[in-house]
Amino acid sequence: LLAPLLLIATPVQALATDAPPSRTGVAEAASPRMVRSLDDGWRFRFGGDDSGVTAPGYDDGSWEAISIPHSWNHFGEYGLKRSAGANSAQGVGWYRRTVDAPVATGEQRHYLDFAAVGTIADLWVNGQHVGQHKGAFSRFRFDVTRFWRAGAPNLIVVKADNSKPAKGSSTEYVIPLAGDFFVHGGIYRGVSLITAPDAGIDLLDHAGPGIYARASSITAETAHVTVLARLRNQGKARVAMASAIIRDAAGVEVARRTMPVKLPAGSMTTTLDLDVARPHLWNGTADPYLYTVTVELRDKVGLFDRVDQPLGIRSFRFDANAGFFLNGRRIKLHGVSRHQDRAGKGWALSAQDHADDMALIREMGANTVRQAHYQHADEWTGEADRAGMVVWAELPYVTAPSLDGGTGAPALWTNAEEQLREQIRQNYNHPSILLWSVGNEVDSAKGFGVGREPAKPLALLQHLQAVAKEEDPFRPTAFADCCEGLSMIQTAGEKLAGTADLIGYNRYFGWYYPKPLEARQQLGAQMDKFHAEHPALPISVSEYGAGGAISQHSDNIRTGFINAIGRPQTEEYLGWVHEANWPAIRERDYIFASWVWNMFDFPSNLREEGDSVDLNTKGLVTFDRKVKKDAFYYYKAQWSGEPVLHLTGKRYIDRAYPIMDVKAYSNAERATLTINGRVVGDVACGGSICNWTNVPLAPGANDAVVTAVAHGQTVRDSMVWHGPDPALGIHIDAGDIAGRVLGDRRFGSDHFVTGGQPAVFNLGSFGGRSSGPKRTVEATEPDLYAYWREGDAFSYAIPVPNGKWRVTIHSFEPRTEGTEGQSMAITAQGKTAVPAFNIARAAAGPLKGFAMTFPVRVRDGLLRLDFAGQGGKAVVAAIEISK
Ligand code: GCB
Repeated sequence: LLAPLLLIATPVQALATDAPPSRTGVAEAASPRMVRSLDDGWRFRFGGDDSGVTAPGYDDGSWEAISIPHSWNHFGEYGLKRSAGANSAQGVGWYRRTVDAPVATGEQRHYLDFAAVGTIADLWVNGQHVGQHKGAFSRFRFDVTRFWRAGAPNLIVVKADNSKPAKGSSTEYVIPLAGDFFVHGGIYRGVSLITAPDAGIDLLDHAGPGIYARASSITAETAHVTVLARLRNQGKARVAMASAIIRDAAGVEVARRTMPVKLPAGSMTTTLDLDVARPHLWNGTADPYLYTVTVELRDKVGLFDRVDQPLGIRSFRFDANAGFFLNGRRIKLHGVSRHQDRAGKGWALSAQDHADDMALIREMGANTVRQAHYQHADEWTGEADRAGMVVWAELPYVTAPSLDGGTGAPALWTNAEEQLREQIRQNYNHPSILLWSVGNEVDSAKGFGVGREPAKPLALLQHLQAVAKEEDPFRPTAFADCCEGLSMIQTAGEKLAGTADLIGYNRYFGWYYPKPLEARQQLGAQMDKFHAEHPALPISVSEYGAGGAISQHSDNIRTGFINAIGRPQTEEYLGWVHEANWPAIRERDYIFASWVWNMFDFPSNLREEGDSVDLNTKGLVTFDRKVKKDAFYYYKAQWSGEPVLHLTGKRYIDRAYPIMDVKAYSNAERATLTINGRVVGDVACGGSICNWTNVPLAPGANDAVVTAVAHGQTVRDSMVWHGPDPALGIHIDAGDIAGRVLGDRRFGSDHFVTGGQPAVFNLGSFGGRSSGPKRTVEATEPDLYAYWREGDAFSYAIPVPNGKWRVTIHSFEPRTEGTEGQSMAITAQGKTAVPAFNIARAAAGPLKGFAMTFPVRVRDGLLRLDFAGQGGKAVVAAIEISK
C-alpha cells in the first residue's frame, strides 16, 4: 500500500497545519497521505465567453497567469476611488491548470481540496463536471478518482461565482444574502491534491478532519479525552488497529489507546477513550498550552492512514450573572471583531498576514476575537489557539431573508444548515472556539435585505440552533442582535432573545443612535434592562464602535454634527466613543464579553464615507495595517499590562487653532507634559486618560513630550504639532465635527462655542440609499455650508491675540419656506456688529451662501461673538477672523 505513494515526489506537507513536529525519538512513519499544494500555475479569466472553457483542448494562453490564493476583487484602499483601479466586480471567474499525475499503482484515491472559494464553486476534471459547492467560507473536497488519469496530465477547471444575491441570481439561496462587507470572488484560500488510501479516516465528512476530540472530567490529576473517528472504506473489507495518541507540546506521547476496528465497505465511526495524567490546561492568553491528538490506522502491512489535530484541555462556562469562567477562573473577555481582508489583497491572505493580524490583537491585550461574520481560515483559528484567544465563531446568516414569505426558501435553509455543519466539523478541534454564533442582526426588518417582504428570521434561527446542538452539544450557541429595545430601528417583530444559549448585542451608542454624547449612560442602562428582562441569559456586547478616518480630525468632539454614514468620521471622535462605551462594559460583571467593531478598517461597497469610498472606518487599525489609530492605545492601556503612554493627535499635526486640548492614553497614574521644553503640567490619568486643556501653541513647531512612570518603568512619548500663525487668520467650520482645508485656509472643526445645535442636510448614503434631503447650498465654496450651527442664541469665545481684527460670518437660510419675519442679529465684544436682518433676503433667497464682514478690537485675548435669532433661528456656517 505504501510503496506506490512514495512515487509522488512533489512537495508534501502534513495535512493538519497545526501539528507540531513529532519529537518522540522513535522512528515514526510519515503520514501515508500525500498532500500536494496546487497553488501555482493557474490561468485565470474574469467573465467573458464561457463556451468550451472546461474542455481539455481549450486554449487559455491569453488568460492571466496567477497563483493561489487569488481573488479578482480588491478595493477600499485609502484614496482609491471605485473608478481608479479598484475592482468590486461580482460575477464569474474561471481558473484552469494542469497537473501531471504520477503513474498509480495500488488502491488509492485522489481528492481535490479547496480551503475556500467565493462564493459558488464548480469543478471539472478532464472536461467532466465533478460537483458544486455553495458557500464562500468553508473548505470542500471532491473525490476525483473516477475522473483522474494516472501517469498523465489532468486538467482542472474551476468556475467561481460571486454574483450579487438577488431574486433569480445564482446566489439567491446562498448565505450571506447581504451584509456590510463584500463577498470576494475567487479561489482565495489554498488548493491541494490529496492522495490517500481507499480505506481510512473519512475525507468526505463535510471536509472536516474526520477525527473529533474532546476533553471532559478535567481535574488536576487527569483529563478524559474522547476521540470520535469517522472512517470510510471504498475498497475491500478489512480489519485494522486504530490508535488514538496524545502528545504534549514537546511531542512526547502522554496517552495512547488502541482498538481493533472492522472496516467493511462504506462509512462508520469508532470512539477511542483515553486519559491524560496531570493535564496541562489550555488556559487562554495566560497559557495557551496545546497537545496534539493523532489517530492512526494500521493493518498487517503497516500504517495506512493518520490524521493529527490540535487538542486543548480546558473547561469553561458562561453565567448570566457572573460572566465567563475558564478552568474555573472568572475572566472578563474583552476583544475585537475581525474581517478577513487586507489592503491590496482582498481576501487572498497568506499565513503571515494572519499571524501579523493576531500579533496586533495580542499587542493590544485582547483575550477574545469574534470571527465576523463567517468561517475564517484554519490558519487564523490556529493562530487563535496558539494565542489563547477565546473565539466567537460565526455562521454567515447575516441578514434575514425578506423573500419567500420572509422565512427563507427551503433551498436557503439547506444551504445555511450545510454551511453550519461544515463550519462545526472543520473547526471542532480548535480549543479557542468556545461558542458557535448562528446569526448576526437577523432581527432587523430587512437588514440590507434582499427582497421586500417583512423578514421572519425566527424559524431559521431555531433550526440552526438545533443543527448546532446536533453537531456539537458541548459548546453554547449565540447570535448577535441588532435591534431589541431600539425604537429607531425597524425590527422583524419576532422575539429572538433566548433562541440561542447566549446573546450578543451590537450596540452603537455614540454613533448611530440619537444623543451620542450620552453613550456611556445609555449603553449601561440598556444592558441593565436586558439583564433584568432576561435574567437567565448570558449577555455580551458583540459590537460597539464608531467610524474614525485617519485623515479627518476634530478640535472638539462635543460641538460638531456626528454623521454616522457620511464624511466626518474623525479619529478623535472614534477615540471618544471607546472612552465612553468601554467603562460601561467594564463595570458590569454580568457582561461576559465585548468585542470592538472592528480591529481593522474593512471594505464595504455599501458605504461612501471616511477616508475612501468603500471603506468602513471603524477599525482601531487601518486597512493597510500601517496605522494604529489613537483608540488602539486606549485599549492597550486598559488591557495589555504593558507600560503604555501615547500622545493622541498623531495625525492632526497642522493645527487649526493656536490652542489645543492635549490628551494621552496611559496606564500610569500621572503624566507630565512639556511643550518646547516648558512644563505644561503634571496631571492624574483617570481611566487611562490624561488631559491637559487649553494648551497654547506657538506659531510653527511645538515639541511636545510626555513622560510618566507606568508599571514601574519610565515611559515617554513625543511629537511635533504645528501651531497656526493667528496673523494669517483663524477659520472655524461651524457645525462640523471635522475641520477642512480650502485652498490655503485651514478650517478647524466647530469649537469655542456654547449653545445652539450643529446641523446638516446630506447625511450621506448607505447601501445605495441616502438619508436626508439631497440639498446643496449655492455658493462659491459650497463645502463651507455643508454643516452649520443654528439656534435661538449661541455664542463663541475665540482665543485671539489682542489687536484689530476683521471678522467674516458665512451664513445662509436652510429653510425654504416661512422665513419671512425672521431675523438674526450679531454682537461682537458685547456691541452690535450686525443689526437684525432677514437671512433669506440678505442672501437673495434660501439655500444661498453669503458672507458679511465687520471689524473688532480684542483687548483680553478673547473674541466674543453672540448670535441671536428673532422669530426664527440664527444660522452660522463658518467664521473667519483675519488681521
Ligand atoms: C453592524 C453589523 C456589521 C456592520 C456594523 C457597522 O451591526 O453587524 O456588519 O459593519 O454594524 O459598521 O455598521
